Amino acid sequence: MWASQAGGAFYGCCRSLLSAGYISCLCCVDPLVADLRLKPVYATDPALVDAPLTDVPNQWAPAKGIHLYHFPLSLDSQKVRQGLEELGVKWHSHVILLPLQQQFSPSYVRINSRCVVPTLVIDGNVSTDTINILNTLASRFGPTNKCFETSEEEGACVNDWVDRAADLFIEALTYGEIEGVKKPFPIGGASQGGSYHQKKVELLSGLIETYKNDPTLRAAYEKKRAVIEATQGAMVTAGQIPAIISATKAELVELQTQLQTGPFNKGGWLASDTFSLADIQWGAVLYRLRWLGLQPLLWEEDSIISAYAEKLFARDSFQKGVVQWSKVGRKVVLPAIRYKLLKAIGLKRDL
Ligand SMILES: N[C@@H](CCC(=O)N[C@@H](CS)C(=O)NCC(=O)O)C(=O)O
Repeated sequence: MWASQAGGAFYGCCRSLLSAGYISCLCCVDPLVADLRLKPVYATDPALVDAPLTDVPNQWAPAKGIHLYHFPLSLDSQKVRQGLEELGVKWHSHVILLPLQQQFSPSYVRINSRCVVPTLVIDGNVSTDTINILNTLASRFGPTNKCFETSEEEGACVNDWVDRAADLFIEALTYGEIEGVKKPFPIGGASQGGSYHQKKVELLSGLIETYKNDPTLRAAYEKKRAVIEATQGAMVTAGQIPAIISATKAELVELQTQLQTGPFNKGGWLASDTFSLADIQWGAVLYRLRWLGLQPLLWEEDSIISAYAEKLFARDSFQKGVVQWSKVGRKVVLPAIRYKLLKAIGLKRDL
């Protein structure tokens, strides 16, 4: 379709593809790859997903205290856990085991209809969406702890770099097959040819049938299936993964320029003199890309990006919120075995 467009019309269409996340820059539009998805559904299709919730009362959520529903290895959970550590907020942990598909369990979906982690609950009020959760936490606990305080001028730059990180299609890079890259456990093997997402589509189709008389659950499962289908399509379409890698690389070139010309080079951080929400976003992203074995494809080992990554990873809040939760055996495998045993003897029931 794009090959037949010409001149201004072609450029105009490409502009809309650019803003919708299907392509990453206008100068290198190859008509054959122009309709590939390069950003996550959450960043490009607000109509497909439920809007972020901020402090919304929910009868199914714990009525007292600060609770985080999260998964140890989830990128977005890592970001929120680090945010909580930075703010010095004490929280109750509720691990949602994504490999066991607990994000689809009715009791969780009634709290977060997006069927994703993380979810924050404060005294029975629910907040969803990672960027929104972090903003909510920062405005609620930041001022008393003198944390995440940036000047008005820096604020726009911080928001820009928050969005740039959230727009990266990390799910595709995590589960898509990348030539020459062997993914770490437990990702390696789970991703073959889009089968991980295909299984979710099948599970959700079953849940839609099971809960066809419950309008809330049914709507949540239908929306989630549409999101997963869009994501899976992006992963199995020929040429998709190389295009996503190129788009990610282009963003990392921008990151490098910002690090060289911005506050980092004067002893500060990515977008401000003091540590900000942009650094929370990029710490988890760079850690994930390195863990996936993608650093050699995306940035030079001996570069300002690596220097920035080392500074981020050394931060106490990163060690507590990200690294300590990344111990796969203790944090994922053992809880999964425990859950399966309890289920086998009838002490747990779900899905
Ligand atoms: N950024 C969105 C999406 C979060 C997201 O995709 N979370 C992933 C983990 S990082 C998840 O729960 N995946 C499970 C699934 O999609 O089934 C949000 O914060 O609501």
